[in-house]
Amino acid sequence: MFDHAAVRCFHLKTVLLWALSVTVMASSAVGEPVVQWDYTVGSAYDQSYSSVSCTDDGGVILAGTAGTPDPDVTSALISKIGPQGNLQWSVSTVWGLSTRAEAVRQVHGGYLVCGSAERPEQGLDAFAARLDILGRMEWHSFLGGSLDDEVFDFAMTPEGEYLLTGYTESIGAGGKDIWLVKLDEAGREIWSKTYGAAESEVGYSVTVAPGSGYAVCGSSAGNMLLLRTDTEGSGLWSKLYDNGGSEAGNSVVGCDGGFLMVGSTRRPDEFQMDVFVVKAGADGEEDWRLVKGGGDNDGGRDCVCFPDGRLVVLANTMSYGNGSNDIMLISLSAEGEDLWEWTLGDEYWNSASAIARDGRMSIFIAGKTWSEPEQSFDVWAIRAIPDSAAVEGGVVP
Ligand SMILES: [Ca+2]
Ligand SMILES: [Ca+2]
Ligand SMILES: [Ca+2]
Repeated sequence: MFDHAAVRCFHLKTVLLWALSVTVMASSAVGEPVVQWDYTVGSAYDQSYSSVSCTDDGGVILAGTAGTPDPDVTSALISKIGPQGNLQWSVSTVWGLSTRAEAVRQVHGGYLVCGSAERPEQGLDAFAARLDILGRMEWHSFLGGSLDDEVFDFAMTPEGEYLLTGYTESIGAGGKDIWLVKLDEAGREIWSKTYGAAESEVGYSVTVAPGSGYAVCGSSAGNMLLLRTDTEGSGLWSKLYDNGGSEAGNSVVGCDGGFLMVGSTRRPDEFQMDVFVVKAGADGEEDWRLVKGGGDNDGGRDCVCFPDGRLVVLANTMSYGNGSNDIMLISLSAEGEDLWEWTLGDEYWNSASAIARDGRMSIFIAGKTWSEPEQSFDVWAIRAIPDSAAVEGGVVP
């Protein structure tokens, strides 16, 4: 059962002009997370982070979306935060009516960011862009046809290429089809593949598979899907994970020689969603699954897998926590046993989209938090140690 009574956290908010600084005060029992820093900033317009990735300097690179004075226009937002939670730079770019960044990673000599933008006569198109180490735009390219096409995630191949996944309506077998595009280091398309049937298939997450080739996690006709391809994008196999209702997979990571997938499930006779976690072997055969949630909406977003086999699942919850929506972390053993759960948030809407871990003990969370004074969402980035037992004398390793 969910032990949220053990979690005590609140926010101290300080309004400084129209920038907002939030300090998270969390008191954690042994074995529970400790927040090291959090960063938030806002304006009169909604802002959110949808992706976080660790960088060589011990900080993070984040990407998301920021509103503008024109209610029809949003911009892609990319922020570099240093090891101590200090903002180093932040850039926002508009390439269409609704420009959104969905994924960002450090690449050789800079950063690659992907997302989508609404363009004249093109519906939504995906974009890929490369920034240098100081956040200056080096190149960008659009991908897609006359209907909607979006990219939600990308992976770096061992050869230094970029592998993007999302969906395309412009080509394929009808409706939305899973879309996998490989770009070279300069952003030129190497190949593009679609996977699907007449129904709706979407890729939300991609990773390099153990051995060789790639794995895409997403949704197919109301099931969580794992699609395995070779390095040329030819489909090797796909598996559906059904929980008796409507399921989708939001994230896949390589884990213990296989795959850990996180998403959500909604039973056909209920409106509420639950967190849905599936651990599968290298062949996609299911090792175990976990369904978690209360009487309101809860959904899994992302996950990290530690070298010792422990897993941390990032979820959003309306069932537990301090009110409205909160961020929830679920720590699991390699066998899927529930070690602890932890919620983070205040009485307003707080939610997260992505989690990353560094090579040591830290996890980083990307999301948004409601600012009551500004009546808009602020970006929210958090660094935490997932297990306070690892923090000796309060000193971060
Ligand atoms: Ca398009
Ligand atoms: Ca389709
Ligand atoms: Ca809340």
